[in-house]
Amino acid sequence: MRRVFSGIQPTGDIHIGNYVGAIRQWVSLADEYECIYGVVDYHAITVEYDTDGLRQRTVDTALILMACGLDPDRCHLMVQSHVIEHTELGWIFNCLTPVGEVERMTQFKDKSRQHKANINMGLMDYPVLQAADILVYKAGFVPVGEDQVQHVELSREIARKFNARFGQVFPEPQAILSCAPRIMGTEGKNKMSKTLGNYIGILEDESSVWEKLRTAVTDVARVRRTDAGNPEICNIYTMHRAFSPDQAARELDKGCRSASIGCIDCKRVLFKNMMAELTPIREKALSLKAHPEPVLDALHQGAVVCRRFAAETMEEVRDVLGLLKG
Ligand code: AQP
Repeated sequence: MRRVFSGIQPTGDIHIGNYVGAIRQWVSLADEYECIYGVVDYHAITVEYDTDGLRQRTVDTALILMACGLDPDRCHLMVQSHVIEHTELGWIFNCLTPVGEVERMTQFKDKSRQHKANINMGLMDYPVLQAADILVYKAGFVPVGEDQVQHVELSREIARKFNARFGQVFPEPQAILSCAPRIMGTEGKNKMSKTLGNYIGILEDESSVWEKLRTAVTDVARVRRTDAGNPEICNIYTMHRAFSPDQAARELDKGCRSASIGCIDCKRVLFKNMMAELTPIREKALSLKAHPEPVLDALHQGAVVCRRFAAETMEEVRDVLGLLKG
């Protein structure tokens, strides 16, 4: 069965960008592929973080994935640091990746601006470790948001380079994008992000979600209620595409362009549709938080299976590299 890998960092509250850009398709892909989903904690330590909270954030992240519908009987849920082969393969890939390739990555440039006091090697090496996360399982497909497409492209180049030098070992993985691959933050300027604080968390209560939606930036050129809007540049409309039925989204598109509907009405419809999807997730997450045993079991089981997959790949890799068997 063809494999899928994707990961999420335990860096904070999971938001609707993570959900519609990545997690929702993780759930549906589990029907067709052998899927491995990782809480990628080694990526999370590339920026300043609170050590006391990391363990809990790791469990909470896995717990939310399960609340979103990831069923550990239909996919493998794991923690990156539980499978040491990720970092081992990352080192090997380091020796194949030109420094210039990683320096030009958009996320590295953005994060270097955000974390000026701590531009460490790990931050720069992030996409190389990500290539190892994917390729240690020989995954051919990577469901991600648009911001990660450049990294998946680098993974393809690394796989190509490795195969050309050492023989065919890895597939060239492809990104799979959702219908809403880039949700902007509520301020309308940056990508919605856990660490920028411009997000709508998927576990937030109704009043907090509504307050964020109510004040969220729309098409800035639409100043008066009677001005026609442009849904193509409106983040609220992007969210409609993710949360509202197609027919309703088409009607809202028309209503916005003809100014027959105002932004606040459009936001009310979105709020209703968004909460219809998020409320059961929130309830499930609260119940798992009260009884987290199934989450811990899933992570344990995921580590056992993933270690086996990763060990098989690494045996082959060490062999073609010419390393002495221990
Ligand atoms: N705004 C977004 N729109 C669509 N997809 C998104 N993703 C992230 N933000 C958006 C996708 O979610 C998956 C998990 O993301 P991540 O945890 O690996 O890290 P990230 O991309 O850096 O996400 P954040 O929320 O911005 O985290 P921080 O603030 O910690 O850097 C990925 O598939 C990502 O594309």
